[in-house]
Amino acid sequence: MTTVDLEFDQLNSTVDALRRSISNRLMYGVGKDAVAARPQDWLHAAALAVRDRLVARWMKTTRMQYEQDVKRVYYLSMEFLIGRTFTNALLALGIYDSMKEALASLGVDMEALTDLEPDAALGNGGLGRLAACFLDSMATLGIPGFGYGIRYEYGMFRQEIVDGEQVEAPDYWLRAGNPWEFPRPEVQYVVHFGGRTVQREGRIEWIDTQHVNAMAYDTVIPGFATSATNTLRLWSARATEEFDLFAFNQGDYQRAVEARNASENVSRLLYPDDSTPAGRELRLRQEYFFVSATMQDLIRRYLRTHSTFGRFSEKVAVHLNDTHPVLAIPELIRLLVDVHHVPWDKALDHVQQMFSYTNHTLMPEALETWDVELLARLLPRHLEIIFDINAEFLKQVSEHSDHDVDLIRRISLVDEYGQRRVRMAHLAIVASQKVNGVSKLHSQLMTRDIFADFARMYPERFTNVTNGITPRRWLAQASPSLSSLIDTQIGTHWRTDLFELAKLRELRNDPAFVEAFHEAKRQNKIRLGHRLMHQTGVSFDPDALFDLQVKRIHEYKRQLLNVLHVIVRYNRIRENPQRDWVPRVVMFAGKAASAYRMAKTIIKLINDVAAKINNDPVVGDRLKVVFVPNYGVSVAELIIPAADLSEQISMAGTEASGTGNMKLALNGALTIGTLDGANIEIRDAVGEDNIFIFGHSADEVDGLRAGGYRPRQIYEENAELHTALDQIRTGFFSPGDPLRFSDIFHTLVDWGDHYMVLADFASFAKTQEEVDRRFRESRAWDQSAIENVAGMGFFSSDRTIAEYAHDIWHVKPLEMG
Ligand code: 26Q
Repeated sequence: MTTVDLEFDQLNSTVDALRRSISNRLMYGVGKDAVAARPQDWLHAAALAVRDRLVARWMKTTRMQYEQDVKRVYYLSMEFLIGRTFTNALLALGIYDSMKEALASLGVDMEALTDLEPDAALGNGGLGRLAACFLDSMATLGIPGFGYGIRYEYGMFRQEIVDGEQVEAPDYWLRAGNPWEFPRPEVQYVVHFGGRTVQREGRIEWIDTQHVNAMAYDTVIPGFATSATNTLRLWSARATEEFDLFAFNQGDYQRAVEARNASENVSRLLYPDDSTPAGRELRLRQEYFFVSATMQDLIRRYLRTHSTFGRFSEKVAVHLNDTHPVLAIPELIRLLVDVHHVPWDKALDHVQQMFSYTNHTLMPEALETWDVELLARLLPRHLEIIFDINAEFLKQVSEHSDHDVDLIRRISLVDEYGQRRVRMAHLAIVASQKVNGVSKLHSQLMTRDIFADFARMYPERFTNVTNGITPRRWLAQASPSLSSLIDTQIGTHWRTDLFELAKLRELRNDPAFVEAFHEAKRQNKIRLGHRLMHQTGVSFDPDALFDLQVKRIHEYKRQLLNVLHVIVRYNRIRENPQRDWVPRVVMFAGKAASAYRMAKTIIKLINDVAAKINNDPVVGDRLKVVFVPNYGVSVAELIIPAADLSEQISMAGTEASGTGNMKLALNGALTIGTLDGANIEIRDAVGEDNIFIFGHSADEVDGLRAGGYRPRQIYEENAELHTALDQIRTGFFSPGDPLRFSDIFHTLVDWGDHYMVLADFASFAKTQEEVDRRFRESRAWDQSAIENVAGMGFFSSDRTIAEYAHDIWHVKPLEMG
């Protein structure tokens, strides 16, 4: 290692300097002349010019971390839903305007360029986007945090709507190259699979394994308005050289190349399932692949500055974003015990002090379990370790519970009913020092229901950290019109201290501000209208009420409740078109897991209903229904700022938190929602008068179920609902295929209506009438919208991360000097 100080160009960010950098990067980085450069090439050159400006900060941060021997956080997640980076980086560096001018002076329109950047869509939904918001906040707060995950070659599929149906297309997001990443071919670890274990001289060895290399790719995560930056390290699978030797020995070249390819499949694609685990072997391989590389990397980094494991748990915190990375626990134990010869008890102690786990769901079918047989075949040593942890744990439970066999059966890491399966959440809880839920209600229900036994045993282990979102992306970047208005009123500091927004509250009585606020939102509606006109051919009145439900399509989220209300509203309009209707545009967006039949049928129903309503001349502008295709981070940035009404209508007790609810309220949408997840805390923050709450509470849902829920009775007794459901059943929206939606009808009316759509319908429809009334009083509505924005301070992911840092990870911000 040399210790020479590099002499590199200090890059400033005047317009001239940026123009020169872009030109240099186009020439020397992209290898193009201006005359030959396509927009894509300009984007690449501009991105490299931006990246260059991040690197000096990155090096500085890394040096500081090293010098201060800080405690580091490893945030392990199977998903990071980053979206685009270009604008985000420009805003973080404070060079947005200069870059725009520099590009303009080169004859390039920056706005057109930004739309060419593909989303890094390495996640499904809320959990993945949460990880991305956390990276942003950790960097901005100077928390030494490393994101670790998988560099999927194919991210979340692209959704096309063909004849009203979802069609999935592969998302090869790396097609044009990725200017933001640094490949690190020198950082590679071998990951083992299969084989068997043997005892040799009192030690256990894992032998006869197959190997795949994990190679690191680093992405700089800039903090906002700070020189602190962090790293997202993603692993990509590379075949090991053995495959080449194998080919040589067998003389079967083609098979050897095929085997190389197959071994690289492990980082090929993101599983597009959210909340219903696929249970596929490749998924398990992915989970192990990335945590094994990560644990090896963690140990190597620790040992670079420490000669023993004495201070290991003082210097490292590992966080599990749901159970998906939970194999990090047996993997770290294996590395410590089998490879580094740390005694078992010591290794277990370290692990229990280092790990923490966030749970994101209460739904039993969504809790990850893996077949013992599959684990035995793929990861025999890890299964032994899990059994050993379990044996020790159950021994303790038995002693403390007076040998309560039922308790032991419920709490065991192994589910012994039928096919034996390992319960990943139980492993995470037993081996972590802290376990948290993601909203107050969720954390309460978590300790009351699914983890009640554990919570009784380890009450101090369980805690709540309510989710948050980054205001940089979700307000500053997504809504330039609203954020510049806010800047003129209260200054720019809200970007890093969102509680500053509370100052807007007093402006609600300033008519000029209310008017300007209304206009800023209207701009966003027009912006959206333009884009959708191109895409869907449907035109909108910007003064209509924009009503949005954007999230994954799932029965528990109850898009069907929304559709039923749309149908009832449609029938009312047709019956009485002359009434003074509040014009509404009801928008849906979201992807369905590719194997989730009912979710796909719901998409088709929305589109069939939309076609019927949008083409009915009696209806006109009074009601429009739109399904916006391919919902993802970039579409969200466009659509959320245009919303007036935010639909957060899950059955109470099912949505762990929700984060779209926060993004929408931050952008001045009023929520219509159930008392579920973070909606409850949003109500507390904005005040009851500025939110529309309806439906059964979580406790009432339990009560209803216990008393024997009868959806058919509701169907029989509510005439409007009856008509709407019959229209669905008899093909009113699908005359060419009248039976298309009969399963939807039966699910709701005859098969138990598991998510109690019918039970909440009347309350929902009534509350929607209140929404109309309020919207008619335009000024009162805008005032409520302002109260919503003003109340969002608590929902900054900076607050969330500060809580994690203080209560869970016990880390302090880096001193940047
Ligand atoms: C697991 C195994 C195999 C295949 C897929 C999965 C899998 C993948 C993704 C299981 C679940 C997910 C995603 C869950 C998720 O996004 N949950 C959401 O997390 C948000 C952040 O905490 C909450 O706000 C939402 O309420 C919750 O639904």
